[in-house]
Amino acid sequence: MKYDIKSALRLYLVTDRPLSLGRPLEEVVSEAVAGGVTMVQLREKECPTGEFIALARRLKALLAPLGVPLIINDRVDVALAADADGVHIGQSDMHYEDARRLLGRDKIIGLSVENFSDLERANSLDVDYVGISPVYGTPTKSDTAEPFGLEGLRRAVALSTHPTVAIGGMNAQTIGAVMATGTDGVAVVSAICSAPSPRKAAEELNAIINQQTDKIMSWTKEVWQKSLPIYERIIRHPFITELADGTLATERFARYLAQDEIYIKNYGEEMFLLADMLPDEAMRKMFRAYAEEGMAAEAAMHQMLIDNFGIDTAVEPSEVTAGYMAHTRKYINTGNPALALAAMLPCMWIYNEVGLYIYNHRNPNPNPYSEWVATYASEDFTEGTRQILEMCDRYAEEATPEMREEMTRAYLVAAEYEWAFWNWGYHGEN
Ligand code: TZP
Ligand code: MG
Repeated sequence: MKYDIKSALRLYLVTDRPLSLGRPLEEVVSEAVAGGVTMVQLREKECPTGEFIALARRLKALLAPLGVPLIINDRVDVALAADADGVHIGQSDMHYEDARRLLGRDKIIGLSVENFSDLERANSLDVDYVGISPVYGTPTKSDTAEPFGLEGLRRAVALSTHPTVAIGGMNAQTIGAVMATGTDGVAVVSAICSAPSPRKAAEELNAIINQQTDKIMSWTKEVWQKSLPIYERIIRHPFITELADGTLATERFARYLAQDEIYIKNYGEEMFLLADMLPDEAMRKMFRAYAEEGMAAEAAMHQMLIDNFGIDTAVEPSEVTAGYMAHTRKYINTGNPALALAAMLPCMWIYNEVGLYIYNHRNPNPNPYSEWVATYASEDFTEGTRQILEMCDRYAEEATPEMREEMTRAYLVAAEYEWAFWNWGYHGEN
């Protein structure tokens, strides 16, 4: 399974179209995810099969790029047809063994348990998580069993050998105490689907969960969450989608790469300036080595593509390139390594994520841009990025709230420049 199930269970949205105040499901789901929902279950009780599958496909297209798993309630056939990430089954649905046989080992299977004997039986099964259902009475589902209550939930969590999620009556008033039982997450229907702003509702629930789990969200997690709309625009940009399927016009790629040549030379210099700001020699050494190796790999890939495509790199920096370079330089000039790292980070992190995204979704046939993708999806680049992310989080932990916010601003503006950079490559305008 490609997802960490416990983190996915934290804030689990279960959809309900009749409760969504007439808004399209995609709108509710994308807002909820922007607010911090970590997994989505498509639950349809009246939907004709064809429509159900179409809906599942649309949600999958929306969620997969964001790394949010999509689970289908009850219907193994729909999950298979739409290649969803798994199913959630109840006690009277298809038996676990049959569902597993049909879905295979890689899909997520969640099972609702309505009492302690269900729970014991679930312990002997290889399910990926159990839903403790319901914790509180709820008008959302009419045929629920006797509620577990908070004490029942606490016992169930202790007895379960599987990750658990609490469902039934989860809202801003209840989930603090619910999370304190040690459950891995909460599954929410009406508190998000019927909220005037599903996004704000999810944000509020998310904040309570964070508080309760006593984990201040790491800065990198927080900033990634905040930059998701930008990231989404990037991976849907025709530059990226066409690069992924190999149809991107050479002229557009060449325009981008010539600018990237300018950008990378400056970036390399700035990496060394940044290394000099670091507080101890070991860190400076590690950073310089990373900068040298990373830059060499990129330079080699660039040169290969320049030669292959016959790209003319004798160009002036575009407004976007100049603006981006001025942005990172401004933060380098503060002399503050936390701010400088935050401004420099998108150029590694977003490239790595985009590289991995294309790599994992690409058409397997080589295309003219395979080398570009391979560089940014490589293990070395991924590992280097991970180290820089750790460094950022260490700085952010010690930063004042104001400094942390300034790091976030530095990051977000740079992330916008990443989008603009590819956009300029594509259109040749600002
Ligand atoms: N399964 C058990 S309770 C329930 C489901 C689907 C509904 C929970 O809805 P709400 O609105 O979050 O209480
Ligand atoms: Mg069911």
